[in-house]
Amino acid sequence: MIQERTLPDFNATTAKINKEEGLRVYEDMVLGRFFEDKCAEMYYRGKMFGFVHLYNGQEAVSSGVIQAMRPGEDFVSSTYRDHVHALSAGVPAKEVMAELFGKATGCSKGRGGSMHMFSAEHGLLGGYAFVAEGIPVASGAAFQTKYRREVLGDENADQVTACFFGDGACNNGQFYETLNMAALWKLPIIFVVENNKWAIGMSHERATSQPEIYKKASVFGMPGVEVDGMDVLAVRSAAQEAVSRARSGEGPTLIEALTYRFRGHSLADPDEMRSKEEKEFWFSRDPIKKFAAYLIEQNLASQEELKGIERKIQATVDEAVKFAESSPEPDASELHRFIFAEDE
Ligand SMILES: Cc1ncc(C[n+]2csc(CCOP(=O)(O)OP(=O)(O)O)c2C)c(N)n1
Ligand SMILES: [Mg+2]
Repeated sequence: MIQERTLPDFNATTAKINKEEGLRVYEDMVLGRFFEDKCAEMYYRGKMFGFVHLYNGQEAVSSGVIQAMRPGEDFVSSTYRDHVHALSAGVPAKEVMAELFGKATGCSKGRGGSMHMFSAEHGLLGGYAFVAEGIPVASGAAFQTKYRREVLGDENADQVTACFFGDGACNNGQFYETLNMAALWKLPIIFVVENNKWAIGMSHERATSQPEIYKKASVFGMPGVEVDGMDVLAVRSAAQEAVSRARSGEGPTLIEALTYRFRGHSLADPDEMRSKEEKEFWFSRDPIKKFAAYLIEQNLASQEELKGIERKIQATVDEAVKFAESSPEPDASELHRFIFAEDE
């Protein structure tokens, strides 16, 4: 039998979500899943190049955290597994798909590709290909918010930054150095570790001396929370608390979401390291199926309503592909653009 870490208890009935928000969160999760499935299809058809890392299975983390923030106003930083964080942050699916296709209409103007989604308009600070690279960048964004508010007296500077990274990133020095500064300066940031048990083919237990990552927060005097990352309401409730702490000047929180990726590390990974037994354990905890069952059980939605959302999202994703396919490639004359800042 595989040894799985005991997931923290969470009483879903105490989580408050109304119909409108419940459907919004469900739609966001379905968008993440359908988008990634379409992305795999397009990758295997040769429509995109380079490494592509999908987010299937982890949707409750992106939707639970970002939908508890103010998408578009707050900041989000991601890793190379960034498509779904971009979608939750409000970047239109067609711009994310066009970026994957390397088109000029992509959110990074076709220059970034899968691992470098960016949108100033949506507060998306970027996907980052180096492990842990986004942690100091996100903290810089949180620092400027605090600086504008406290030093420059800008009362509108109350943005919160959510910084997403994996279990593997927590063995990197930038994690420790930045958590220290963030706690010291009480920065308005939430560090969200998506512990999916693996860093490519390296199992988390083999790579780290203390596998319970949330406990690492305590050495910085920072709250550390462990949450079932397959339960969107549990993630959302932990995020709401962390957001309100950050917004009210009480400083950062480390949230460790226990989750699992349903596909290989990237679309080039044959996924032979993980046991069938382990995969089945986690497939049975599919966060989207779990939340759909909850919405129906609580009379927040009917099967028909959920099906309607799925149809609408499928159409959005299909549209995104059409948009990406029919968009132009960046013009060769613009090869040197977007390297240095330009005058307005
Ligand atoms: C600094 C650095 N070292 C190594 C790599 C190669 N690499 C790419 S992804 C990865 C695993 C990271 O795993 P984790 O942080 O758990 O994220 P996950 O892929 O599970 O989402 C590694 C080692 C890299 N991109 N950057
Ligand atoms: Mg991992």
